[in-house]
Amino acid sequence: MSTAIAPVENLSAAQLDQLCINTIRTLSIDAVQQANSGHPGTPMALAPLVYTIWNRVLHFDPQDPIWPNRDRFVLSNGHASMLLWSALHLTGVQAVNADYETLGQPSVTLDDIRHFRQLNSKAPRHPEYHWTSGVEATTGPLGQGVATSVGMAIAEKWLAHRYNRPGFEIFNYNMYTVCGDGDLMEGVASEAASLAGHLGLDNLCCIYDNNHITIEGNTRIAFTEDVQTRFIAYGWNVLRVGDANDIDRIEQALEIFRKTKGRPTFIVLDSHIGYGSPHKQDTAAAHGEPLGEDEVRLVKRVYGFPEDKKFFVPDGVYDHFTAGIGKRGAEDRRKWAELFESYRSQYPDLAVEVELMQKRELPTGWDRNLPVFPADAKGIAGRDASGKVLNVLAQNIPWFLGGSADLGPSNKTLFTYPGAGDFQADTPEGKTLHFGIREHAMAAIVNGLSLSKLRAFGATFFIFSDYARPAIRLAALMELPSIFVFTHDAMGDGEDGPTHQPIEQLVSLRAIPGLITLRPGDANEVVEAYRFIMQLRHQPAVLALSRQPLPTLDRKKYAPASGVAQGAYVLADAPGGNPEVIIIASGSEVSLAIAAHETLLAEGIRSRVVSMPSWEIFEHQSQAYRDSVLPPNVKARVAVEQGSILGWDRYVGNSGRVIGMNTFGASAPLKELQKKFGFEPNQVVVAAKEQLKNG
Ligand SMILES: Cc1ncc(C[n+]2csc(CCOP(=O)(O)OP(=O)(O)O)c2C)c(N)n1
Ligand SMILES: [Mg+2]
Repeated sequence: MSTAIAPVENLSAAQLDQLCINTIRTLSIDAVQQANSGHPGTPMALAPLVYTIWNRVLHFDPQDPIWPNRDRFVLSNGHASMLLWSALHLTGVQAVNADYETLGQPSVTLDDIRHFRQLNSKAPRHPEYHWTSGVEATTGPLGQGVATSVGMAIAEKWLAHRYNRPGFEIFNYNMYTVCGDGDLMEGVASEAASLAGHLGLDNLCCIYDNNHITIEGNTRIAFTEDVQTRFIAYGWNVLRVGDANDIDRIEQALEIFRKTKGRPTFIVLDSHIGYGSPHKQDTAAAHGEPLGEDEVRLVKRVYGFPEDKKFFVPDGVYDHFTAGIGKRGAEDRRKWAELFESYRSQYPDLAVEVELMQKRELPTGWDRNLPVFPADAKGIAGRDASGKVLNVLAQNIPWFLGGSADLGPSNKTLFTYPGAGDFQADTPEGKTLHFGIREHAMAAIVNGLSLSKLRAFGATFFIFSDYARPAIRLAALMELPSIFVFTHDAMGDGEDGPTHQPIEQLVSLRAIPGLITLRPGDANEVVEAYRFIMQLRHQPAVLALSRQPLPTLDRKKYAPASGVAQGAYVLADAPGGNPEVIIIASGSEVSLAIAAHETLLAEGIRSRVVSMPSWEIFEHQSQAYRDSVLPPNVKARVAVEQGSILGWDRYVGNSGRVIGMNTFGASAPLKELQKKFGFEPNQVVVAAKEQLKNG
């Protein structure tokens, strides 16, 4: 038996809506079945929601998916990616390249959907930002989408306040974020939701797919709290739509969201996973397995779709999306472009800022007045130098902002210049963000700010980079220039003891593909590190900064700190070059290496010190440059770094020596720790001599 669909001209408006919804459902089901793996159940349940948001509500022009004032849609339950691929395909979203140009090609073709989860398909397993145009944030690790959306909502508030002028609402977009039980079990979403409530982000709407099902079965096994009440307590406006198929009710709830001021909106949407499947609806089996060919036929029968057709888009469906989101979005964008043109003539400087930002470019003069630190044996802490640099950069780059997870005074990340201000609900122009003690959400929020084209940083102690790591990883995966400022980078906080002393953090961050880590050796290296980081457009960066003062090296005697831009450079050398032993160091160990070097020189040993703040940057230099810094024929090498020794053999070779950490630290004054763990000039000298002897 096969169902025929009535000709489009015979369909009522409601039937046409239903046809579109069922097309989203069947495309999703067919793609999962074809791939023989995936998640059909949630797309089946949430197709009406996605249809309503996209075709009735979203101010988004499929012809230009990066138009700055578009509404943003984030699918935090990224396992239901087929919802997004269906929406992007059916609405005809266009592809955009890395230079922000539209290509005149669809972002997701029907063929991509046929090749769901296959190599090179634009319909990969999870939504991936920068791989598929129209994806606003990479999601899949549950909770991240919710937290990232909070960052995007903060960004809108900041942008609106800076750039809107009477009669010129340049920014007034909304965030629509869909999430599931899994997202709301995750701490990161709770952290972010708490902050969103505090900040009263009324441009943020979270729709919760309340289906009581996760992988292991019914949520009664692990998740029985009253989620609605929790969100009320966070300060959100909470609404409920009792039937996920009731698109008019959904539309009404979204309208209430748009009218609600001073609070974010949380819509509980009661749904049935696998809706329409006679044998799998409301079961965990519908979550992550294909329905099976027989069940697919039954489901299509329920939806009134032909059972034998696959990847079927009935007549009238594309047109209906064109008449809905297509028409509305084109009109929105046209009006905005007109508005922006007259804005440009009235506020040329602000218009330039908006445009530069969109391309991740920096304003002219962004690096003026960066400090130069004079040689000083007593020196200055990395964090203090960083604080000075941050305050200069924030004044030069209007859209550079950030903050700490309650450690601002300690991280030295507070903006203290007149007029900087705090970002709060009633002061959305503020440049200092207060994330509260929520490192994980902080990092995801920084990603949301970066996705919104602001330059943003988050800060905490280096040890707590672990609490932020999943979002740092996503920044790298999304190719976002998020900045993470981590202070107390080693044992400099002595008495704080092993709970606070980073060991494996550096190497574990160095292991994240695409992430730039930098551990500067003195104040001028801090300046150069920021100079490098600020010019990154598609890579995140982590700064590991000292708590304690580090001697400011005499750059007339030693090489200039601009070598930081090469990742590693010859800081001090044997007279005339041609070293017999090389000491490689980063951060607080650079001055230690210099002290050892001076002793060795005095004893007639031809040593070289290589300052290596960044492995990743160094790895990007030419072989010739790398060989000039670390000549292959010089085998006597010592690396010194207050962190895990893991990985340093890459630079010292099999026979080299690494003075680093094999264990956790200890609670004691720094001097005693340096002695206990071998971070003293004399011990470096001994190691260098041993190296020479063994060589
Ligand atoms: C951080 C994280 N942990 C675990 C997973 C694996 N995972 C993917 S979906 C899922 C269940 C999600 O349940 P829910 O959000 O209710 O989605 P539904 O099945 O209702 O679509 C899990 C545990 C993940 N993607 N991310
Ligand atoms: Mg669920």
